[in-house]
Amino acid sequence: MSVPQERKLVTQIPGPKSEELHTRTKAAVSAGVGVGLPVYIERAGGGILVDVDGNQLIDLGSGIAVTSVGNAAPKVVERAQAQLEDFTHTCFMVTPYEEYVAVAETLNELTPGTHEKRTALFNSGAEAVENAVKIARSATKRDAIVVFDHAYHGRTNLTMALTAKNMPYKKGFGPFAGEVYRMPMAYPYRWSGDAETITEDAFTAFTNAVHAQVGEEHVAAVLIEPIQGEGGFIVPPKGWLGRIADWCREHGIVFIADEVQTGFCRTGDWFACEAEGVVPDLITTAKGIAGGLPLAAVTGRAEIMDAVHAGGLGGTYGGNPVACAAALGSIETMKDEDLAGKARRIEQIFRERLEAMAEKHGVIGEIRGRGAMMAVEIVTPGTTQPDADLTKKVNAACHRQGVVTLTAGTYGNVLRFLPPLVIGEDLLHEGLDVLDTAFAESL
Ligand code: PLZ
Repeated sequence: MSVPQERKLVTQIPGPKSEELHTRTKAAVSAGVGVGLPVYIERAGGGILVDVDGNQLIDLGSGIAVTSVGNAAPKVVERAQAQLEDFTHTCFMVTPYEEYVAVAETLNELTPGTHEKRTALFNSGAEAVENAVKIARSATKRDAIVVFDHAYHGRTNLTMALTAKNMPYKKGFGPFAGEVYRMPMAYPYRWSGDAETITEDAFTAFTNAVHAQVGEEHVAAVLIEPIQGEGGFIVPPKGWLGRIADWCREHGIVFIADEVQTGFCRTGDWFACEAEGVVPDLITTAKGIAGGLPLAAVTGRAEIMDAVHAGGLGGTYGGNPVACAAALGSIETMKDEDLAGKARRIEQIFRERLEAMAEKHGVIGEIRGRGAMMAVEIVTPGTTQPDADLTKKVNAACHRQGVVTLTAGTYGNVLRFLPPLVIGEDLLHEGLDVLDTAFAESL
């Protein structure tokens, strides 16, 4: 690996060259595009990002759960490079190519369930979600889509409607697409009782509300993230997903799992639904699929996927050959290096270290997540009152010390960790040392 796997700070963060570039950004790039940490990256590999000033930062974000195989992962680069030299684009709808088919075959095999499946490829998570909705509507001849509190599904018009949070995703961007109904989400930290009671209560609230407000017979699909991502890494209680999936089957409703963030070994399985033995009708994937190249997919039951009229799905770039080649390299890496196992090991390390921190710093209300998708919810000690300001402070303190962390959550009070699955354990521990200090400093 050409990028040295160590943290090294040679300037303040951000350094002078990054600051210069950021001045250009402000003059050239829409202010609507936010930047979390204005450190400009020159090279990256494994668990390290190297900036233009020569600082080496520990990556606990993977570009929001994308570079699970590491940045510029060898097999991704090799396959994408070879493909670049062969051809870069034909449009699969005009003259197709094998790489697209190979990705579809791989997804049909890897995703939960042994039923016959089909796949369609797109460019982004939002586009995959939009298409999953189109497919479900076309197959059921129904309109309504049911989503949940705290959900995140994208920034296009339909996916904004599916997304729960106003700021920054929806504010001022309406009117939104119709026939979207939001239901309560089983959020254990903010719902009283044990797991079984929460599942039961939330499920009753959910089914009653759908029945009263929508009518089961109008519902085309229920769309859910098996672990909510942007909403704050909310892990629902055991049984919740399965209850919903069963209820969907009973009512002829398509159960769509949005695994854009949770998929591809991130949670310690190929897909997060597997931990509960839940088999979705349709599954949306993106992010980790192609090691950093834009690719997304909808995979699902053949009879649902094939219900759409010929020509009804597509797009100029969907399933671009270079992105497909990268995906094949990324998936091969996940298999060869048992990255699902690595994700489980990362969870162990995080839990142990975060629990110790929670004991020391009374502001950690909950530690949660699965695999290499871990988070802490930060609250006023002794209460469940969200502390978004402190969350920002701790996040910024990590950044200043060269550790890239991310925030999340409906209330902005979740600090989340999405390291590349190939990150070395020493780097993880060092990142966690920095986090520990960041808490101590910020309180
Ligand atoms: N579904 C579950 O997590 C993307 C968004 C970051 P795109 N999450 C990161 C931001 O602020 O824009 C996401 C997701 C889930 C869909 C999406 C959308 O995926 O590839 O960003 O369109």
